[in-house]
Amino acid sequence: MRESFRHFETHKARERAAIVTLIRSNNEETRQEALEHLNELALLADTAGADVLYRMTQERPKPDVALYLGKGKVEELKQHVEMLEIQLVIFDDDLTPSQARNLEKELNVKILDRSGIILDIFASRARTREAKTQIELAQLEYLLPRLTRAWTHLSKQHGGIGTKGPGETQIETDRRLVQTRILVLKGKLNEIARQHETRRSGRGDEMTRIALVGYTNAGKSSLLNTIATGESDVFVENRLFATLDATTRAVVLSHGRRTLVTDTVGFIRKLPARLIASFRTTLSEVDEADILLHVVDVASSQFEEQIEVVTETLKELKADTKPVIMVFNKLDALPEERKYLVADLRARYPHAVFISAMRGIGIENLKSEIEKVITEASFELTVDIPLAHYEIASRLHELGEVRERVFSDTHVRLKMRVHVRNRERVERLLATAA
Ligand SMILES: Nc1nc2c(ncn2[C@@H]2O[C@H](COP(=O)(O)OP(=O)(O)OP(=O)(O)O)[C@@H](O)[C@H]2O)c(=O)[nH]1
Ligand SMILES: [Mg+2]
Repeated sequence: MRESFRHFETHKARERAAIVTLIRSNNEETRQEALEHLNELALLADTAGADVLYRMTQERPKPDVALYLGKGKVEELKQHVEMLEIQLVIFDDDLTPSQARNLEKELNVKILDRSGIILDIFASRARTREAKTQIELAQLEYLLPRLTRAWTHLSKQHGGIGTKGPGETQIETDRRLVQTRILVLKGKLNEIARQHETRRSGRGDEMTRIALVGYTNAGKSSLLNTIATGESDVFVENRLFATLDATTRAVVLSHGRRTLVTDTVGFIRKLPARLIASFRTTLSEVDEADILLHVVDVASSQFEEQIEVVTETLKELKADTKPVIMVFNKLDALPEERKYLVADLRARYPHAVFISAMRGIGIENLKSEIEKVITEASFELTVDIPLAHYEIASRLHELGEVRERVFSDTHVRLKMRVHVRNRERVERLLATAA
């Protein structure tokens, strides 16, 4: 990832961009929020390799059906585009395919929306076969309704951001070909998912699985690097979507209890629904986790909204019933006048932990909170297994944490701790010896 990123930085000329959004009402709060979102869009543009030279806002309750902006505003934008030699205009809201086409015609530059730019970043960062397949699928699904002569013509003419991925040949081909390709990719993903399952089954069932989730740039990868000592580092970067592929590391808690912690792709507001859908396989890590650590950048002025976005996304992924530990990160960067937040948040979130992944503050606290949640989600079990059925004892080792083992002439007595998710398997196993 690092290597290709260097390639990305040095071998590709940065594009000149403008960013645009609407302010939907004449109200200070709405204005502030729109401007924050525009800042985030600027960060996305920067991550994708564009320099933002011009920002435009228009106050209007809803987008113009044909042009998103009002006619006069489009004219004004056009003047700036020409004057500043802008090559790319990015809109914070998702445009309809016809708005995108009309704007392209009016401004004669490449037009992208938030989804388009996120897809582009994902495409340039995907490394594994799975991630690449998922992105290609999402890109084609995004492209399909936009696949007209005007669009392909322009994308060929301009190249660069927003035109990577499916490749020129696909873009030129007709919709039926794209649809066929979509089916092929879906088949591939199913195949990859099946392989994952077989590889996973029967391994590490005795260990608690923990998934790191959170808004992009919250510090999930940094936290994994801090708690999983002794192994090679996970990629950390002060840009959006540094992580695309799930990475799993063993993390040892106190008393030597081993857990598996997985780093996942970050969420963002208005993450295209089809992108979430296509990441379902990667996010199956979240699905299989026993506990979620929701990492929050508490130093961000937007952290409340970010928590909401993550909570909503988890709901969409149907992972909102799992135990969640709220991990408020970047405590070191929280300015003095906002320190009162800590007490507030502690009251609002009973399992909240405050840490700095970078400085290693609060890590022991986090670990003991994890222990606490694990204990709540598991039960003690003492069983006597006839030595004639010793294979059952070894199977039990794979399903729980054996704390004590005492042999008698005829039996072995196991004292163990079992996660509730393995309860049925343990019961079935014991029934075979009865
Ligand atoms: N000040 C401060 N910065 C931090 C802390 N933890 C992480 N960061 C910085 O925040 C940025 C993002 O960190 P990452 O660990 O890559 O964040 P992430 O959540 O994995 O981000 P994505 O993979 O993009 O979703 C990096 O520049 C980190 O150095 C912290 O405790 N304090
Ligand atoms: Mg990361």
